[in-house]
Amino acid sequence: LRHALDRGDLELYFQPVVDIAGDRLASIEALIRWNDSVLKAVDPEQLIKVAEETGFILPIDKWVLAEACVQVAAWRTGVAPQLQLSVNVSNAHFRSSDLVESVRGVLADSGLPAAALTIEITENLLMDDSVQILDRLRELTAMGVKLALDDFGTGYSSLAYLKKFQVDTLKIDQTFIRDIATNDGDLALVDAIIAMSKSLGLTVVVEGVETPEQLELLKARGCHLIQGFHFSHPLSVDEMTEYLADEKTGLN
Ligand code: G
Ligand code: MN
Repeated sequence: LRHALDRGDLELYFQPVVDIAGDRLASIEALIRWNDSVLKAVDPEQLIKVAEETGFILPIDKWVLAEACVQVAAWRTGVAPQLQLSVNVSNAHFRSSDLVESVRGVLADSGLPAAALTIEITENLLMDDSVQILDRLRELTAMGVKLALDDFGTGYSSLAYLKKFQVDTLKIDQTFIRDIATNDGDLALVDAIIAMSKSLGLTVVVEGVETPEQLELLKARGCHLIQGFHFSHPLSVDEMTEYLADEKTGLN
């Protein structure tokens, strides 16, 4: 991993989030991929886990944020002027004192407007209820950056923090979606999250949608923002450039 970082072997992929109501691309999420000559394609979950354990998550996170902003700013000046970006920011990155300045710097350097960026955090970040973390979240919001709670429902889903800072989006974790067609319990939980989000004015994104059956069920429940293999796997920069060009042609 150390060599991969030095050699620039890590690669950024982007996965579409599709708005099925408007039949258009809503945003894209930046995802890291590592294709090593010996290890081959490293499982992304494993990659993040090892990076967290070894402390490499911090330089990786900074690289992903900077690189993704530069790439999306470039797409916005060309093929997709309204493109919105989501980036996963690790807890370790959030605990570093220069997080807010580093986000500000990355936006300034890339030219990406703050309003085009959503930062994804997990519920676990909020568990220690630290004043510093809440301040950083508020500063990002004040800057115009949006916040999404990723993997929602799998961590410490305290509802109290939904009031403490301004979260825009809940991303329902794919573990709730996998068996949604056969498991009434999962469906009931998804229903509850949707109902809660509606009354709190939060946007809901459903992750890990793989089949038409799952899509139909979610559609019937008023879920419009869908991410998952059903629409698209994460795409390389070249593939995403093509996707955006096709989307543009499709809309015209
Ligand atoms: O933690 P987070 O939700 O950011 O992780 C997203 C991960 O889920 C990525 O590694 C992405 O490749 C993966 N992913 C995206 N869509 C699907 C899907 O439809 N099914 C499964 N199993 N994984 C998905
Ligand atoms: Mn995510």
